[in-house]
Amino acid sequence: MLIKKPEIPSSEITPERLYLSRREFIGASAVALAAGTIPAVAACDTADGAAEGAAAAPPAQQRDELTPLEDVTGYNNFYEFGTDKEDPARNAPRTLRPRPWTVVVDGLCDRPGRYAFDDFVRGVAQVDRTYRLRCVEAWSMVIPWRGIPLRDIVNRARPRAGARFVEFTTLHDPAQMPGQRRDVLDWPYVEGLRMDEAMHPLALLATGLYGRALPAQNGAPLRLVVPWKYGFKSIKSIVRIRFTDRQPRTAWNVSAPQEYGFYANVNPQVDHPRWSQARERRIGEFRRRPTLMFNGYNEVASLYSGMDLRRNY
Ligand SMILES: Nc1nc2c(c(=O)[nH]1)N[C@H]1C(S)=C(S)[C@@H](COP(=O)(O)O)O[C@H]1N2
Ligand SMILES: [Mo]
Repeated sequence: MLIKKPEIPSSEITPERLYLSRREFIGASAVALAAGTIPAVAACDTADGAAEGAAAAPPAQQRDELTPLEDVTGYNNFYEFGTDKEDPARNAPRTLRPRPWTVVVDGLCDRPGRYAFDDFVRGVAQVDRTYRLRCVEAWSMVIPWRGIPLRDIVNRARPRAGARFVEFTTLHDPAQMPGQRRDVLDWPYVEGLRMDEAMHPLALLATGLYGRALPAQNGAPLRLVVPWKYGFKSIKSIVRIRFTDRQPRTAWNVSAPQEYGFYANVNPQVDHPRWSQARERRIGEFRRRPTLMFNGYNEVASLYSGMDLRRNY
């Protein structure tokens, strides 16, 4: 397997105090920048500064501002708690118990494990990453996550040569997730990545946002964030990570294969059968903005060289 060197500059680390609120974030950055206490790249540590360095970011992306905490935690897709955007914030904190939490790592690997949450994250360096999140429904946000690089978890498990995919599974417990009593999807929610996608330095297992522990509605205590793919790939409240030689049967792909492919890379040129993907509404803005290929994360393009992205949507 070809493993690329990580290209994440240490300047991605944004001090926690900058997360206090959007207003304070912008204010604090401006003050620190004016005082010369932080490099310019840190002030631009939004969706671009994180992975590409601000200098490499196309001009359009430098306008990205953090989506306010109220929207990040109040407008959600988490069908285990209802299908309206307000349902997860209202329902998830009531019934989801993020502790104690067990994460199973198994399948084709030499070091499988059954971890209590604290043991799962122990010994792996936490990182702060601000990423754009582009939902397949054509809205988007900019979210400051904290978490652990997925590749560190993959490496710790020592996947065998035959492991070509990683499968992720959400908790299946209708007592904690009452939406699972209705068959909106074939529960539990399952997602998956090809091994080289999982090893990409941008792929993150988030444990927090805005400098605090992950709220229930955002997928506590552990959720995937794959910023170059549509939001549904970023599976929440993970209890199992499995290495496999077969492409996982992912929940949305099983439910509507002609609408939701396995790859689900953000692609303005490939429309959803029922709507255009060319533009998106950034939550908090009125005018729609153009959607960028791979959600603007062009450093992942080489993962798909030679693939027909119309067919592998
Ligand atoms: N288990 C689970 N994970 C999920 C979903 C879900 O319904 N169930 N919704 C997905 C979709 S469609 C999106 S856009 C993102 C939304 O993440 P957010 O609410 O933290 O913004 O979560 C994804 N992960
Ligand atoms: Mo979504």
